[in-house]
Amino acid sequence: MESNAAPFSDTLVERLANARRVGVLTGAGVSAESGISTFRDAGGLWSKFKPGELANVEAFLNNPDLVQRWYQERRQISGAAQPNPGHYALAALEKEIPEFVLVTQNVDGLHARAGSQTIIELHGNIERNYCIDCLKSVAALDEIKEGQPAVCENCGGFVRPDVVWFGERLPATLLETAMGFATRADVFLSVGTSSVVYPAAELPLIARDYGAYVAEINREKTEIGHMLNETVLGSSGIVLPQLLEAVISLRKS
Ligand code: BJW
Ligand code: ZN
Repeated sequence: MESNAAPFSDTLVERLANARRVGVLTGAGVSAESGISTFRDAGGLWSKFKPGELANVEAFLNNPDLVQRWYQERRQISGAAQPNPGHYALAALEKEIPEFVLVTQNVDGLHARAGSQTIIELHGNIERNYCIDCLKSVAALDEIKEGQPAVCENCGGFVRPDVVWFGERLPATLLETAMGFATRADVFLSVGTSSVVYPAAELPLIARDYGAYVAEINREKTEIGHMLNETVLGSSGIVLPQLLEAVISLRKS
């Protein structure tokens, strides 16, 4: 029988327990156990569309109400969802580390709801909307009917979610802060992301180049896994609480 040994190395636990600066990058996998579909795993709610088909400005301009309804549905799902043990473990780990930055690609706001303090939302947040013409921010949208896109009260322009689509620049200051921290981190964790979307996927590689101990936590090894120190296979909602507990008990011993 398999032993119930931890899925991560002693080195990772020791490095975390002694780290001054820890950076974490999260992706959709971290919210999967809260019932939020990932982008690229099979069987998602919108799996008939590839992420690139809806998450770009051309798709929005060609079919604004379809894209608005996609976001409206996701907003309802994430609003009703609760953070899971993975989100809570990251919020608790932050309290153990002198300098901790959580960089997320997720737009669902669950890290903040779990109590994480220093969060960089690289791809925006679906709770916010703005007008593509006058850029005015727009509060919560009503139900969007087919063929009737939501428009700005001020100027009639289409309303879009405040997220980063393919081909759009990430918020420059946020990206610079995240990259800067990656260069200084002692340990960097990449959790629940397929690591195929750039520039976010560069962060663990930058951290590695600058000498951090870098581990990914995922249900499967990703494309960049071979360039990191360690791949921890498992669900983030299980692995992250185990890792937190291991760090705390090593500190006590
Ligand atoms: C679990 C689990 C569990 C499941 N536990 N794990 C360099 C090379 C090639 C291409 C490019 C490049 N640089 C830029 C590009 C182009 C492009 C890009 O990266 N393309 C590639 C896909 C080829 N990047 C961009 O366009 C970016 N912009 C840019 O670079 O601008 C430059 C510019 C310069 C000058 C002028 C103008 C522009 C923007 C990227 C924006 C991405 N946007 C989206 C949508 C956000 C809004 C929304 O949510 O709708 O972001 S796309 C989508 O992918 C979303 C996600 O944040 C992102 C990443 O997905 P993520 O989180 O990794 O999810 P999945 O589903 O892919 O993976 C889940 C993982 O979890 C899996 O591995 C599972 O195994 C795992 N898992 N359950 C642990 N319980
Ligand atoms: Zn407007």
